[in-house]
Amino acid sequence: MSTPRRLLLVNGPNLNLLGIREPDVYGRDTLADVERIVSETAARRGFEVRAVQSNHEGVLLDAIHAAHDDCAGIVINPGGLSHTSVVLRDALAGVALPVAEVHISDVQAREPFRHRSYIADVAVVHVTGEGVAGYAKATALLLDVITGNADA
Ligand code: CA2
Repeated sequence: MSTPRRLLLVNGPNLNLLGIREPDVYGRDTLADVERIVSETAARRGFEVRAVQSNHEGVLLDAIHAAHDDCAGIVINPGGLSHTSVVLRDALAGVALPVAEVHISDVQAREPFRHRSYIADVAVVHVTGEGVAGYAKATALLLDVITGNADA
């Protein structure tokens, strides 16, 4: 079967508040802006994006499982679940798709409990602390991995 020309974009709990609360930490771009930025980046490479944001872990797991059937990779900001969730990590490992982990803020410069990510070692791309622009970078790097771009 040929590689699907589709990515799954996953945003975890509370990221629906982007642009609405804590602009000093997370900036003024909204979740809709994030989804547009990722879609535009992917479209330039001939890929479409299916976006999911949920405050419910099971919804995220279901979306990740479904991606196994029709997506070539996953761009994910797991939010606070990065630091707590073995089940999210297991879901990502289970579908065996290339994963790009994004964090808007510089988690290493924040509280110690944010320094550990359960997702990090199942991801092939990591972009942290570059604001919402980091989603575009992560998408481009993930597409390099998927398409075998020699510059990756
Ligand atoms: O920096 C990131 O992208 C984080 O994944 C964001 C998470 C946080 O728990 C991680 O440590 C780092 C929090 C997402 C909550 O997003 C909000 C956005 C606006 C206002 C309030 C929360």
